[in-house]
Amino acid sequence: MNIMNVDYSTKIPNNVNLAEDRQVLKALEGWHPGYIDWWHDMGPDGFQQSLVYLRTAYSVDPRGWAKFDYVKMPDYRWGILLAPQEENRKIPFGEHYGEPAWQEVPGEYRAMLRRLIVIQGDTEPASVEQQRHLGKTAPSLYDLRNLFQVNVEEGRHLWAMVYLLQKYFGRDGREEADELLRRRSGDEDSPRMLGAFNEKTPDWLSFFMFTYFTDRDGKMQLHSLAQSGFDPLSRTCRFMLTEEAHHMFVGETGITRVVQRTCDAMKDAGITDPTDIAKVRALGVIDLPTIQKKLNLHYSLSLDLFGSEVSTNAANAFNAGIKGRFHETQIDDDHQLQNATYPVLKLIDGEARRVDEPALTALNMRLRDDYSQDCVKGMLRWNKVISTTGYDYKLTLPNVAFNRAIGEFKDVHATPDGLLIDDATWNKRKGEWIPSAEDGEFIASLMTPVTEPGQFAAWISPPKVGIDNKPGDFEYVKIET
Ligand code: BYC
Repeated sequence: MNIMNVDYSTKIPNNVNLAEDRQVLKALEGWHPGYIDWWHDMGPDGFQQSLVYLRTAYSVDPRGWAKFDYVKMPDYRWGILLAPQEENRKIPFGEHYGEPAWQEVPGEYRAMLRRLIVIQGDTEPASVEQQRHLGKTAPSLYDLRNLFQVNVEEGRHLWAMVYLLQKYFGRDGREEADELLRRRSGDEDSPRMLGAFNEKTPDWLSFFMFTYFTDRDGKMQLHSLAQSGFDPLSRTCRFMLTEEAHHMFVGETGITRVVQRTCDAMKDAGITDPTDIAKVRALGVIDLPTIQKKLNLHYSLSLDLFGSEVSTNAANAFNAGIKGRFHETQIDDDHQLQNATYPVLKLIDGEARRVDEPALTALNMRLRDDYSQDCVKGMLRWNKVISTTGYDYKLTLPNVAFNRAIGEFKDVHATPDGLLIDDATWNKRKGEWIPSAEDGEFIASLMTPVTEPGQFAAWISPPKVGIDNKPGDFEYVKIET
């Protein structure tokens, strides 16, 4: 079969020749009903009978891989798509640097690989669960459609990891695949594996922040796994990254539109002080300081997803050739990090200071630094909107010591500027830095659904262009109840 095109003749669309891989096809078909049950129980609440204008991958050719059409979400063709195999690909880092990439799981690294695939897989359904209720309060049909696009593709990413588990990990892979459908975001007894995926996504501003900051962790982690010496994982992640870009676009443009609307409303009302929260809120838009608080929360939760700054797990995965660095092949060094060091942020005498550590154990820190740099880009755009409208206010990323639950700063409290403070001060002042219950209630009060084509809630601007170049009044979702 042609790897570029996807075979839609089996129940599970794929470009991995499932039709001739009977055992794996059977395992996946056996898993399918449980997945559909999970989608009905934990996927978008309502709208399952609505027609949604979604893109579906029909090819893995970067020049044209998706087609758009109306689909009912439960009928979405969740497929298994791997980027084309690179001929003679070599392991690009670690002890096995320069050896041919593995097409099968190397026995000695089986447990490590399985763990990373399971962690990656666990985040995908978790995000769908977190976003389950948002459809009910969508600010427009355009946004509703974007939410569902993100949801079905996270579902597909789960399929991608389940395929790897079922094809390459035998019985324990099948058990892990079942567990992925059993855990639930925020569940007391059986939560999702990583912290940020057990938090609530209560409103659309949180959704945009999540898709900007947490999906961007996904981007960094997928880039690192795309370097893997285990070729099927590399190829899977490479294609997932193609879809991931849209998720971050939803976040970045979503926040831009919220900021734009707030600034426009303030200007129209003649408000000169953007920190006059009561006055701004009275206009029915979200004030910039509250946007900053949401940003503080989601950025700090996402930083936790990189694990500890100094990590032997990360060093072992790199040495083994399983998980590389962001843009590994473009880095000019020995790709083994035998004598290299990397400056790691540590808490010394009550201050955050950079200290050189062996680069191998500092890989989480390095990836996190790459991530922070990537996060700044969107912020420059949001700040441009603010300054262009004539306001003197800047959104900023909080210090890495702020609000952390994992790593070097998990046992201390810090202000967004990185000043260490005691428990009492934190408890007294945290409402200034992360959204308070009252902020949540205010945002919730704005979350009334808008379902007329071409109409938008008053707290968000319309997008500059439509999806698939559709006109402004396009009916992205034909709502059926
Ligand atoms: N929460 O050596 P350490 C995405 C655990 S997002 C809870 O510091 P390591 C997406 C850790 O498991 C990307 N536990 O860290 C986005 C370990 O436990 P065990 C998802 C945590 O292993 C939006 C212990 O602490 N993909 O795709 O170097 C929507 C010590 O660990 C957390 C991946 O993450 C936490 N935050 O690094 C949809 C890639 N952090 O094993 C999707 C795969 C650490 O000792 N995962 N722990 O019991 C990895 O590469 C690594 O496992 C981690 C942690 C980066 C997560």
